[in-house]
Amino acid sequence: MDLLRSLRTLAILAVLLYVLLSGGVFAQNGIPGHPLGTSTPDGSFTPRTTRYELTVRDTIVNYTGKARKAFTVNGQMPMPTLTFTEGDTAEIVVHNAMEKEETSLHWHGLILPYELDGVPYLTTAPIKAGETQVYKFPLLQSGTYWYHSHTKLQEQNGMHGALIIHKRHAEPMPEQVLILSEWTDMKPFEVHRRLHSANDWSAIKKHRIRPGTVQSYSDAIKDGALGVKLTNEWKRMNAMDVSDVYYDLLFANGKPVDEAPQFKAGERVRVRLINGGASSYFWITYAGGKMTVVASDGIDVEPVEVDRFIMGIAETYDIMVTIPADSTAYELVATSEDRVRSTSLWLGSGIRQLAAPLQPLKYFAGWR
Ligand SMILES: [Cu+2]
Repeated sequence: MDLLRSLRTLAILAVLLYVLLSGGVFAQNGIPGHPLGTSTPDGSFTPRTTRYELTVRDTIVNYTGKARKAFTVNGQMPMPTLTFTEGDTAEIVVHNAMEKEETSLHWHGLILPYELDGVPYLTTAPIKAGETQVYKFPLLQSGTYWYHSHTKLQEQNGMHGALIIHKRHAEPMPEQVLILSEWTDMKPFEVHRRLHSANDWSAIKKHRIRPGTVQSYSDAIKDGALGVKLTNEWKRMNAMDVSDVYYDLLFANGKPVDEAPQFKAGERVRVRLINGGASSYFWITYAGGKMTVVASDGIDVEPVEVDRFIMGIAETYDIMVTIPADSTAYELVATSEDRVRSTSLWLGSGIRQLAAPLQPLKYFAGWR
């Protein structure tokens, strides 16, 4: 019995040793049973290596009249959209050109060797100031993904970007990336601190921007719900409780309003939506008719036609929309769940067709 047990222990150790020593194999060859670098059955696919050079710098931005620190990659905020084809190899060279700060890049939703996952001090070494790191991995998936810094709260101040992997034999079609995010003049760590202290600062700011979007005493009295409001106060429930942070701006591709005028009447456009925000859920609405959701977090889904849908933080959705008429730009709107602010992308060019704004939540009737 003892002999058997030690033999079994030896076998387990041998397997563990093999796994440890062959860890790097996956980086070059992909997942066993999923051959990469080979052609598809019709033989028409030649895999390539797609290389990107990314340089991280810190910078000063001014969106509201106040100069604030932010991060750029190749001078851009959000980071540049990285586009690949399934089966290709991604080779991403990341230079940290900052003077003092370290950084990292995490490839959100990608299947890759753990040591390239980009979570500093857990799977990957941080990229120290002045250092360069190379990420090389096979692309086993297709779909809409994104990448972001995984160091401190750099992601909130610009370090988020789209990562698109096209299917191998996809017909080229009109498409558009829309990465959503928020901007606050407050330092992200201060936002974090205030979330712990749960004060009413954000609620007061939100009430000033759009009355009715927080629970106020005057609204409570008007709705005959003073008792509910008082009970909430007694329970130390904050005045918002849908989203707890006040933001100065919401961004569509890094701008308060973005435009995609190249689309023509009758075109079906695939919009690749990414919620790159730090704490906001977004409602998506469109002025040009119904939206058809065709993919979620990079995976194709049974198409669903919707009037609106909500996106959680870090989620991605692909939707198909139609441009109904010429000489018109149709508004695709992302509204924060608390309905305080929105940001838009205009599809097409011409007279602007607005989407109907979402009404404030009925706080004392179950937040509908
Ligand atoms: Cu992520």
